Order: sequence, then C-alpha cells, then structure tokens
Amino acid sequence: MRAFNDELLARCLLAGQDQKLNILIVLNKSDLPQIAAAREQLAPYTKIGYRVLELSAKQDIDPLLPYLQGNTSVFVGQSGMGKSTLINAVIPEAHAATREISTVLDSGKHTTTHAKLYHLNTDSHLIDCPGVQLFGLHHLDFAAMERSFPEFLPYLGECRFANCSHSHEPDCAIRKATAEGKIDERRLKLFQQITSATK
Ligand SMILES: Nc1nc2c(ncn2[C@@H]2O[C@H](COP(=O)(O)OP(=O)(O)O)[C@@H](O)[C@H]2O)c(=O)[nH]1
Ligand SMILES: [Mg+2]
Ligand SMILES: [Zn+2]
Repeated sequence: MRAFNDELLARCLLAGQDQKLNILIVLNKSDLPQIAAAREQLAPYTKIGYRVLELSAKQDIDPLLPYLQGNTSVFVGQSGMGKSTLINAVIPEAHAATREISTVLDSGKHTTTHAKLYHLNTDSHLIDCPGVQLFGLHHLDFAAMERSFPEFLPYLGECRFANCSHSHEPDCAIRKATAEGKIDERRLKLFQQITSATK
C-alpha cells in the first residue's frame, strides 16, 4: 500500500470545502498492516472536524452505504487507492475498471480515464474519477484558500497585516496559533506550499 499524498489530500479538501461539499475522508485498505501509519497521518484531520471512515473495499463496504444514500457522491483521490474497487463493491454490475483489469488489458496504469456516473438507486449516484496526481486550484484566490482551511477560521482577520501570507510576517495570528499547538504544523506547511505554488 502506497502512502497517500498529503498535499493532494489537502488540495482536494480545500476545493471541496470551497464548494461547500459534504466531505468524507475514506481510508481504504484497512485489511493491510500499513493502515496504522495512514490512520496516524490522518489524525490532524479528525481533530479539525473531518469525518474519517476506515474500511476495506475487499472485505466490507457496508459502513460506507449510509453516506451514499440520497446523495451524488464523487470519489476523488490519487490512483491506486481503491476508488473503482469501492464502486464495484457497492454496485457489482458497475464493472468499473480497476488496476487488475487494466493490467490484464495491458492498458498501463490509467484505469479510469474519465469520470463515469453510476446509479446506486433512484436517489443515489456515484461518480468514479480518474486518479488525480495534481489537483489544480488556480480558480481560487488567496482568501478562498484561507477560508477553506477550517481550522484557520477563528484566526482570520487577526493578523497585523490584512494581506498577511501567514509565512513570514510579524504578528501573524495563524503562525501564533500554530506555535501554540492550536493549528497542526503540517497543515500550515501544506497551506504555505499550496498558496506559494498557486501564485
Ligand atoms: N488489500 C486491499 N487492496 C485493495 C482494496 N481496495 C482496492 N485494492 C486494490 O488496490 C488496487 C487499486 O484499486 P483501484 O480500485 O483500481 O484504485 P483506483 O485507482 O483508486 O480506482 C487494486 O489492485 C485493488 O485490488 C482493499 O480494501 N484492500
Ligand atoms: Mg479507478
Ligand atoms: Zn498571518
């Protein structure tokens, strides 16, 4: 099991948050021993209020079903995490292409090449997305990004400079909160990484 990409997760969450989507972080492959490390990597997200659902698409997807009922759910994440396998487990007749299938067909690593819509029942729909390696956020300005880091909200507007980038300015409320342990350091780093890359 490959470790998941921290920045990619942060980018996906940011975009979802900006669109006010109902977000669920699914931690798949709980049957593998590496799950403990992944769970630890996700701890900061649980702390700031994200729901994390741990499961194994190969063993039991029942815990996911209540989240899908009545919604149109988009499965987003890097490739190889098991999105298509999850969809097949939920809708056996979906036949979404998974890694195994693409290996047999020798079509390389691109299993899901475009988004595909599946119907679970009349009220519930699933969208399988190709693995995102790079999630662009060029449509978002700095203020939108700040607001999409939920743990920053209590401190926005508290910095000395109105246009504070929360990277080097004196009297930065975000960095102060981080130093005090109220904001996870890795999350601040991710924010800085993402905002400086998007300039
Ligand atoms: N051990 C284990 N392997 C899984 C699980 N879910 C998916 N996989 C495997 O992970 C690989 C990638 O799965 P796939 O559904 O193609 O990932 P996607 O790129 O996110 O759609 C395949 O080899 C799957 O069989 C799981 O819960 N446990
Ligand atoms: Mg896929
Ligand atoms: Zn600041």
